[in-house]
Formats: sequence, structure tokens, C-alpha cells
Amino acid sequence: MSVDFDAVIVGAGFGGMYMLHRLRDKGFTARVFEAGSGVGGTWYWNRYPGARCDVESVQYSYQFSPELEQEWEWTERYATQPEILRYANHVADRFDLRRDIRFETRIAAAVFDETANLWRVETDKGDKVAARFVITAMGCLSSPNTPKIPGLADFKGPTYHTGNWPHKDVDFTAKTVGVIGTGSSAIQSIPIMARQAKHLTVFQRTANYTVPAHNKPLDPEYVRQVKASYREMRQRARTKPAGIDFTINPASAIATPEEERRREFEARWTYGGLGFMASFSDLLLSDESNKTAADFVRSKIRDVVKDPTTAEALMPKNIIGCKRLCVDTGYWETFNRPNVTLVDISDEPIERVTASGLRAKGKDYRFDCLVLATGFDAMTGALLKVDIRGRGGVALKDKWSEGPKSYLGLTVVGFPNLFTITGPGSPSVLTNMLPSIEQHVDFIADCLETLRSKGVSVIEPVEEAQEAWVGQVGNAANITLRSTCSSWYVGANIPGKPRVFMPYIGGLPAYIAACETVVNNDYEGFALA
Ligand code: NA7
Repeated sequence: MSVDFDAVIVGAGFGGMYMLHRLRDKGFTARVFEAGSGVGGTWYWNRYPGARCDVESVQYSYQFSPELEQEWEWTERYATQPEILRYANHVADRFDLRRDIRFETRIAAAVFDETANLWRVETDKGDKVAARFVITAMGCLSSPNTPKIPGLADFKGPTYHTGNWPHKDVDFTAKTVGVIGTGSSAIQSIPIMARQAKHLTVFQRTANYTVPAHNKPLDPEYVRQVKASYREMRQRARTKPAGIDFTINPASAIATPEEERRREFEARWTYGGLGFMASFSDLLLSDESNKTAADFVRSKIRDVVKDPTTAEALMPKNIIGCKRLCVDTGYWETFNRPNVTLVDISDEPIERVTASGLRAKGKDYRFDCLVLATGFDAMTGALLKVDIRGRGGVALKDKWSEGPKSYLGLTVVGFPNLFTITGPGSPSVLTNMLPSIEQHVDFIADCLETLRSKGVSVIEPVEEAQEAWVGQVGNAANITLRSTCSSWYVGANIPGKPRVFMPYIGGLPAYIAACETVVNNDYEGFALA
């Protein structure tokens, strides 16, 4: 059987689009399959009110094209979902990507044919294609988690999931609304839904930390300066663990005198955004230091939220930064509104959803609409929905039954010529996704080019290299407090999911160095055949 494409790329978000562009540049043929009817991935699906990136727009953008950097105008410090989606569409048009993307088509199965050294890929539309490589670009937070709350199907009104929001306006005006969840999606959408709704009831299982965004329109002079020094900013970002250009204070929080410490937290709080966690270098390394930051945020909640019982319930008890820190606009303030009620369900799960609302802690709540802001089966969810089979017909799902194992978060033993952009075992969700995506795409494109020049048709990591990398990912995780709590980083939000800290937390610079060493040593850790 002949080859249809050099590569099949799964997903037309930022990863898939750039992958297609790079492969075309190098003279490879590729076909992208995308479940949605448009490009944008995360930003195509997550259309809930208030959806916004928590990384500043000038940094959450591609850097591969200086022309693109110069021509695109971000309008706000933190871009909204519609603006990011416009950007994704602009990129698709500018680089003429659409002609190689099949929309509204999901990959159902990808099976490696060991005789022909080809991947045989099948879509839900019945297409069958053969490709030398399969490159997944399915996103880390793209498989929505709908919890198995009894009675969910009984609810008579509309139910919305933040991760799969309708592609039309949802108007909550004069409606009573119930929201389950208080993660980032809820924290972004609750203030906006509360302004529309007649009444909003928020069901909170775990109180979450959030820092103010202090979002604002971008000053044209600031944009001019950024555009004049983009290269330097990108270069600085590459040296930071999260791939974001902000200053990390090298001091220890606990070793800093109280007054000075408070000043630092206050300055970061006033500036806004995720840089709060860089107030001190040991916030995720020392319980005592972490507590100083957590106490600071709790004091802010106390200051803002007028009702002491609600304030107490909103105060997170766990480690700050352990679950992903949220960035908000007016979240705590929303609970001062007369039309918003917080229901703390931390000690007792929701009993059941009913036809007219839900029952929790022995009380019935009625509403017209239900919003599930219940997150995602993160990092492995989307990958494992596809029937991916490697050597010997082994399913990736079985291979990863005890948690994902990969070499560099990019490749898996037994699955030759398969690459996973921002896969588990890579920094991905702990970093600014755009530079992490670009680094992976560049690695893969360069790798394919090298294989072509060497006349090599199959690349696959070797067991020892994969084990060593898995060890490194685990060791890095054990050093930080981040691996200690129940979060989607460890799969704790999905019942039955193996509890493994999935992303590589050693930081983007260390990760890039590891990848470069592999390449410089002729793809060390891989078998080429
Ligand atoms: P998250 O951060 O996973 O938040 C999901 C929320 O839903 C969280 O508060 C969960 O509580 C809650 N949840 C999940 N299942 C239930 C049930 N069964 N009952 C009650 N509450 C539940 O997802 P988001 O979409 O907000 O954000 C995901 C990422 O997207 C975010 O980190 C950013 O990177 C962007 P829990 O904390 O598990 O107790």
C-alpha cells in the first residue's frame, strides 16, 4: 500500500497549525484532521463567558514569524478567547493552512503496520489514510470531564460544559443558574454570568487561589516597545522555568522579614497575574514559605468578601500553586452580590441532579440552567480516546494503564514514528504553551528532516532512555510541593486515573537543554532503523 502523506497531524490548534506549516516548509506532505469546524483548538471549544488566556497576549503568541509578530495587534493585556481565535484564524489564512486541514473529522484509530513501517489511520468519517508519521497535537486540556453525578441526564433545562460551550450566544438574563466547579473556567465565567443571571448558585468542592489579572487595554506605546524588542523578550522568556518573561525574586519567602515580604507580595498583587508565584523562589519548595503566600491571599479574601461565612468558605486551605493558580477579574467581589450564593460541598458530594436543579447536603436547589465548569481529563484524555496501537497491536491505553511513560514527553517505546506535541512528560501545561509548542514542533520537524537525509525510515525511543526520562520527570516532581495535592496534574480529578504527576516540572530551560543534548548526540536514546 502506498503512502498518502508523510505525516498525519491530529488537531488544528496552535500545535497542529504550526506543525503543518513547518513540515510544508521542509517539503513534507501532511494532512491535518480536526474535530471542530475551525482552527484554534482550546480557543475554538472554550467559548464560555469570560474565557481568556492567563498568559499575557504579547507572550502567548507565535514567535516563528517576525512578520506575524509585527503585523498582529493585541488589544488587551490578557487576550479574550474571541481575540485569540481571530489570531488563530489569521495564522491559518496568512500561511494558507486550511487547504491541508480536514475539519469536522476525528481520528478514530491509528495502527502501526510493522511490515510496511506505516501508520494506518482511520477517521470517524470512514477515511483511511497511510502515513509514515503520526503527530498528535490534541492539546492538554481538551477532553472535557463530565462528572458522574447521579441524575445528570434528568435535568430538564440546558446543561453547558465550559470546555465545550455552544457556538452561539448563551444569555443568562433573567435565568437562575447553577454552576458546579470553582477552577479557572468557573473563576473566569462566574463574574460575568452573575451580572446577567437572576440568581447564580456556585457549588464549590475545593476553594481555589486566584490572583487579580488587572487586565487593561494595551497602550500603543507599550506595544511599539514590545514589537521593537520582541527577540530579546522571547530570549529572556526561554531562560525562565515557565517560559514566561517575568522576574523571579531569588529570595526565600520565609527568610525574608515579614514587612519586606508583604511589600513584595503586595507589589506582585498590584501588578497582577501569574508572576505572583515568582514573588519568592521557594514558594513551591517550602511549606513554610508557601504558607506566607497563601496567608497573604487569604487576607485579601477577608478584605474583599463582606459576609464572613462566605469569606471563610472561599478561603483555600491547601498549598497555593499546587493546583494551577487562577487569574481573575472581580471573582471574590462577585460573592458580595445579592444574586450570588456559594454552597460549600467540600464535606459532602452533590447528592443528585434533579429535573429542576440539584440536591446537595439535604437541600434542593432549583435553577433554569446548569453549568458544568468541571475541567478536563488532562494531558492523556484526548490521546487515549483514539485507538492508538503500536508494535504487536499494543494499545497506548494499555501501555499507559499505570500512567503515561514517554521519552521527552514526545515519543513512546513501542510506538515508532509517533510524536506527541506537549505530551505527558514534557513541560507543557507548566509553561507558556506557545513557546513549548514551537519548541516541540521544531524538534519534530528537524528530526524528520534528519531522518530523511540519513535515509532512515523508523525512529523509536529505547526502553532505557525512556525509563531514565520517566525517572527524571518523577524526581523533578518530588522536589516540589506541586505533586503533593489532588489536582489534574496528577490525574486526581478523574476517578480511577493513575496518580502520576504528568508534566515535567524541571523547567523549560532544562527541558530544552535535554532535547538539544539528544539531538547533538545523534538522537541519543532513540533507535533509528
Ligand atoms: P479545573 O481546574 O479542573 O476545575 C474543575 C472544577 O470542577 C474544580 O473546582 C473541581 O473541584 C470541580 N469539580 C469537578 N468534578 C466535580 C464534582 N463531581 N463535584 C463538584 N465539583 C467538581 O478545570 P477548569 O476548566 O476550571 O480549568 C482547567 C484549566 O484550564 C486551568 O487550570 C487553566 O489552565 C485553564 P476539585 O478542585 O476537583 O475539588
